[in-house]
Amino acid sequence: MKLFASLTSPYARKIRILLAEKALPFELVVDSPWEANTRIPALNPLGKVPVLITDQGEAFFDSPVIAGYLETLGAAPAMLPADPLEAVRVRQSEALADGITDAAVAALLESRRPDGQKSEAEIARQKDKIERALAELEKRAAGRTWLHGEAPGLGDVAAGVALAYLDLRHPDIDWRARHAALAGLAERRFARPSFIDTKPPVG
Ligand SMILES: N[C@@H](CCC(=O)N[C@@H](CS)C(=O)NCC(=O)O)C(=O)O
Repeated sequence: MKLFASLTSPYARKIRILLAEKALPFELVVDSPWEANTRIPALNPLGKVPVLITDQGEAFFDSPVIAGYLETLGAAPAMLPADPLEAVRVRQSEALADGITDAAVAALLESRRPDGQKSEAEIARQKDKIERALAELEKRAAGRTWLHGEAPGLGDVAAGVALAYLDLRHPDIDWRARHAALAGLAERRFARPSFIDTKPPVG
């Protein structure tokens, strides 16, 4: 397998963590879709990373689809429960976490627009999404070690990545102070070698 990814993409980080947790061998091809000579649009019409190319040469994107594909390989640990409805619930937590990342990216891009062009209202709108989604994830995490079941799964990995991305890009959002269960979950995820080894090389 080949994973086309940028080292700073949180969505790609989610997949790199899943691959590491499952000890699945893969080749990491570093490619940024923002660079002129990128190969990503030829692999993914949407021009986004991550893209996974299977050993059979099939391309899968975006990250929830790649996560689903990795489950089909049967490598332990399973990141989705066997029960289909429970699996949908885990994927709902993944979508919430990915949505936090989406809003955090949107707020960052907006804040980087030149003065006079950037909209503080739009930044606030994106941050409201983050707050609502954090509150929902906190509800799901309260009183538990992991979001679902007895072992960490796809929702926990996605949540860890989203929370780490907030720390990196929006350190002003003091989510730990208001979301104790997520703070505990993050601490457990951040200690994993798969998280440590995929830290983005930017400040
Ligand atoms: N929903 C997608 C989001 C992927 C995404 O937005 N990736 C960013 C990098 S963090 C990207 O490639 N952006 C390039 C672009 O938007 O043109 C996923 O989960 O894979």
